[in-house]
Amino acid sequence: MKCDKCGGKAVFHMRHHKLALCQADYLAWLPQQVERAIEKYKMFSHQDRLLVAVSGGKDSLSLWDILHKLGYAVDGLYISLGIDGGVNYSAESRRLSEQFAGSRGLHLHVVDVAAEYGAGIPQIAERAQRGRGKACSVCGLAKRHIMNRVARQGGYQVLATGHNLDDEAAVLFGNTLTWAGSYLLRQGPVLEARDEGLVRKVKPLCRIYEREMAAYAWLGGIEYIYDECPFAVGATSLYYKDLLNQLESERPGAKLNFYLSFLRAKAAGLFSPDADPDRPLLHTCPACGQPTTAPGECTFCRMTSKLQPGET
Ligand code: Q46
Ligand code: ZN
Repeated sequence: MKCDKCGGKAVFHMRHHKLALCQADYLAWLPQQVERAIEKYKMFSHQDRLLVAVSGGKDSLSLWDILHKLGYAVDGLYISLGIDGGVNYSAESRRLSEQFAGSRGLHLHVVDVAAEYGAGIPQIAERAQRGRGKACSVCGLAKRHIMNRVARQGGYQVLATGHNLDDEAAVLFGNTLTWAGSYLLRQGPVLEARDEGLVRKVKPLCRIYEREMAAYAWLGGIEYIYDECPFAVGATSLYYKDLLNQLESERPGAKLNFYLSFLRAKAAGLFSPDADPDRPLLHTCPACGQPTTAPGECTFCRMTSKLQPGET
């Protein structure tokens, strides 16, 4: 197969775009697609300081690589969750994130949850929920809290995450199955900042297939952690991704169409933000100063207040 741009040997074929590209053209093409999404959804400008949350995986490290290549001022944030799972997931993902930053002379903030708050995510989850093992909900809460804190303290205007099209389509699919109105309202490439102290959040990879991100990392020589977090096993989102992949294999482009049609419907007023009965009023947590949905200490502070930093 030939590259549609230069006629050389194509190494990657995208059925949904009816496009085959060689290595050099693919590595140039993908950042352009990301730049288009940044502009289309008015995510940020070259004047903004960006913080990208990296996990050591292909999406977030490639996003950092792309934003840096596009000339944005972008630092990284790695949150060490204290997750072991046989492969020592946290240690390896941290090593790869630090290696990536070091090799490009980029600045990486590291927050070690166990060192700073007294226990890693699995232990916090166990204590908070008496062994019911909802590590992911505790983890999600902790990551949102820490990302927002570091972004505010560091004076970053924008927080970027590496969610790709497959992630977004799976979330959208789940929310659609239950018509989860207020989640649908908040889902999108940009979550605006709020005066109460929430930093603007963006997802520059929201139109890029997971497969395209894997190809970018691979062809671009980005070393990343292949293993999934051990807590991801059996997650409903993986089941939804499987279903959407079946759909995609029969109808190339179906996933992208599903997500983009949703964004268009929303832009056309299908959902009105004013109609959201659950839009939370935000208060300020007296302990950490971050926004919270209920008066008094925020969930994160309550969850971590009895822990001793350094204890595991
Ligand atoms: S890191 Fe955390 Fe994920 Fe692991 S514990 Fe669950 S939420 S699966 S993105
Ligand atoms: Zn080419």
